[in-house]
Amino acid sequence: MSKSKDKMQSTLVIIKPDGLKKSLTGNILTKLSEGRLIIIAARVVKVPRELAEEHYKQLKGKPFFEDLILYIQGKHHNCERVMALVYQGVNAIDLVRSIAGSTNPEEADPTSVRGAYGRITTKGVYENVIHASSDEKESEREIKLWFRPEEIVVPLYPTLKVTKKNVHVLEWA
Ligand code: 3AN
Repeated sequence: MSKSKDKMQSTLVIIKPDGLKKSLTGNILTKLSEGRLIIIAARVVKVPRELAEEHYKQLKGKPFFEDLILYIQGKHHNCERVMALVYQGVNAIDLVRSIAGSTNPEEADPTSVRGAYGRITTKGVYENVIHASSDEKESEREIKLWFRPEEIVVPLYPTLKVTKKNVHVLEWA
């Protein structure tokens, strides 16, 4: 039976360059499938610096910010790609956060993605393999940042129809 606080949600997941470099993509997707959510968008992205900085803008000024940008861009792993996905389902945000585990991989539940596969480098960088949106405001901001409306198989947020060189495209409103 559904509980009153149950909510249909969408959330952004990013499998970071260490996950791809270590061939963990399949293992991570299998773990995420325990949540019985559906994937409504997926793409492999070479992350431009501007996208990395916008994604992590709340952390600008932290001592680890520069390393975080280089990490998500794959500069630490010689692997300049990530896999971005949107998962949808009941309470998807908390569900994916719990499968992902705590931010600090050493404190994360050992059966979570970060607990099983993450590490802290000798330089102190958290290589925690996966990103997962923290709340509804962030998931909307992040999904709109990483995906265009046509790349998501269901309508999520309001869009605008614009015409560029006689071609009709959708943009987030
Ligand atoms: P989460 O990804 O769990 O929501 P945030 O948003 O606080 O955590 O941090 C974003 C990313 O910044 C983390 N995934 C991790 O890679 C890195 N990070 C966060 N805190 C630290 C820290 N104290 N030292 C090094 N890296 C950190």
